[in-house]
Amino acid sequence: MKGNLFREHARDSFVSDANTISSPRWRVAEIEELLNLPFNDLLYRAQVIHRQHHDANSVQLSTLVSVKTGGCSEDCGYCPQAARYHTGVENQGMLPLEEVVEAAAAAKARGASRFCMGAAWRGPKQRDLDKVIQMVSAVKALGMETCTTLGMLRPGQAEQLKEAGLDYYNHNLDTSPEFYDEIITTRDYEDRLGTLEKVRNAGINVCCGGIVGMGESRQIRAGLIAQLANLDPYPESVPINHLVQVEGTPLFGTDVLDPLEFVRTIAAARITMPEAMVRLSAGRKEMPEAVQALCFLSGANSIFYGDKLLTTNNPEAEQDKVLLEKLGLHPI
Ligand code: SAM
Ligand code: DTB
Ligand code: SF4
Repeated sequence: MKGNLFREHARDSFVSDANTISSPRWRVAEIEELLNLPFNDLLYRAQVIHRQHHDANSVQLSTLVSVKTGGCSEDCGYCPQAARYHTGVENQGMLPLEEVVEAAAAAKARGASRFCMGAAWRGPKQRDLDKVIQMVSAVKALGMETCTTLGMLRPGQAEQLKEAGLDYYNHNLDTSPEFYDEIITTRDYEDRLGTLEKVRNAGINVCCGGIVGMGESRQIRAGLIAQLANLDPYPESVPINHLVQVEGTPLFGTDVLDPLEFVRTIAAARITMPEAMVRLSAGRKEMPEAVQALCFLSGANSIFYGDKLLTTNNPEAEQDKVLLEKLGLHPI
């Protein structure tokens, strides 16, 4: 079954020094071959690998909260929180500590195991980081796993977060290097790899994924998966977001991706990163249940759980409980 689609000791050109290669790597063309497989063959391959490495009927639940919203200096073409786009998102300064702890306790009571705190920054200033550190410690004290997504980190910041009890840091590559400049110009791919290296070196688990449905080709999606799978080691957590189109952002009005292409991307992530938790992330609100079920069948084993992502809507928690029950999926 392995055939020529399995890893070879080769890699594509764009892997930075931040990402030194020491083990077999995936070539973009190999991942494209996976994505080009007949749908049933691709899903079968993903299922076999999924079942070898995970309980096929369990799903990890993470709840997100935006601890600082809107007014961001960056120009990410998908993002409703960029100050330069007019999306109707209201700017909100740092949430008070008590509110964050309350939200985390509620998430825990609903069954979430991880609490992820996001901020609309290019990167945190020291006084911002001090406040986030208090949040991380307090959420950790509730007995939850902690995650933050705060943008680019400067030297020493990851260590401070680790010290506070941070379990995961989310920082996405978003797309392939070739397509990246069409989506973001205010920070480059190398900046992102640099932050990921700082997170890894501080001993924090890496949560890193991307967005599909931004008008990219299958080859571009293969390029994103190759970048993620070639991180050494690959991320512990891989969020695959479907673009949530928000009016006012440059990507609003992009041709909508065939849902089966999204499912294929999940399957490729599972096959190339067998041990990772692959998260079916943004975009579930707009996704029929049958498509979500295909994503779970393809190896997704984590979701964002709770009525809101950062600024956009997620399925209601109650509705998700019904879906998980219908599918016989149990939370971990
Ligand atoms: N500002 C920080 C940063 O950019 O790293 C942290 C928050 S940022 C909103 C986290 C991630 O959310 C982005 O990297 C992107 O992958 C995802 N995201 C943002 N807007 C999105 C949208 N409209 N649809 C899907 N994913 C989105
Ligand atoms: C990730 O990969 N997806 C989440 C989380 N990491 C921070 C964010 C999705 C944001 C969707 C748009 C919004 O709600 O603002
Ligand atoms: Fe800012 Fe993050 Fe949105 Fe980019 S994705 S505009 S960095 S909040």
